[in-house]
Amino acid sequence: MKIDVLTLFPGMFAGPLDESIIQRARERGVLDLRIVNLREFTHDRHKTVDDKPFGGGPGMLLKPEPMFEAVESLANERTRVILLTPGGRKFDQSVARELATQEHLLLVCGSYEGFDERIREHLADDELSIGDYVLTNGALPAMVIIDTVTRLLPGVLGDDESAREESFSAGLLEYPQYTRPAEFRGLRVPDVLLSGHHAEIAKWRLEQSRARTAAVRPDLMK
Ligand code: 4H7
Repeated sequence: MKIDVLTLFPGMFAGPLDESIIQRARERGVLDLRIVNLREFTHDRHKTVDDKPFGGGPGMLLKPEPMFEAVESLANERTRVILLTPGGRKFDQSVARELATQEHLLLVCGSYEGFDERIREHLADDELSIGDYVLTNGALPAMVIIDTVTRLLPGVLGDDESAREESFSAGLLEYPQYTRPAEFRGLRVPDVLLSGHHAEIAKWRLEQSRARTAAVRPDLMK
């Protein structure tokens, strides 16, 4: 999959996407990631990307010209152009699974007070929010989406992790897990897990998952 990111803060992306599973996916060519500075698509001496809102009001908006030039230069008919904004459709694991089927994503990060509305109307295929809170710009949401989508691409996760991904999609929170030692500072691992009775262990885990989900995330219970 190819993912292009359009941002005013390309430096924010150095680090988080250069480690671990995402880096391995990039090295193997499963993920072709490019971070593009919106200012490259300005033509004036000051590389202006923003301006005051018509009708007045606080703050500045991303102006249409650099954004239209950038999207027209980076996107084609098969590109899914996605704005990251606090007012978008809520991003979750099912949206991630859907995005993972696309061949090219263009993630457009907002900043200042947002976008000129013509960007939303004429360039965007989709507008996503990673949750109900306000960030200074869309770089962190873009990185969240890149991470979530990349680990779903074929061959990126090992078999164990893929199996856990499937159990998450069953819709319950994870059951408690323990490793050695069986007793640590007097704190014992539940006997059932040491019993070797696989059916009993599976039953206990499902009960734990259900109890946790009901307590913490009742919205996930069907
Ligand atoms: C578009 C419009 C996404 C993008 C406005 C982006 C939260 C999320 C942004 C804004 C984002 C999310 C600019 C409005 C900065 C607030 C202080 C970038 N915040 N911002 N203002 N939840 N901010 O996915």
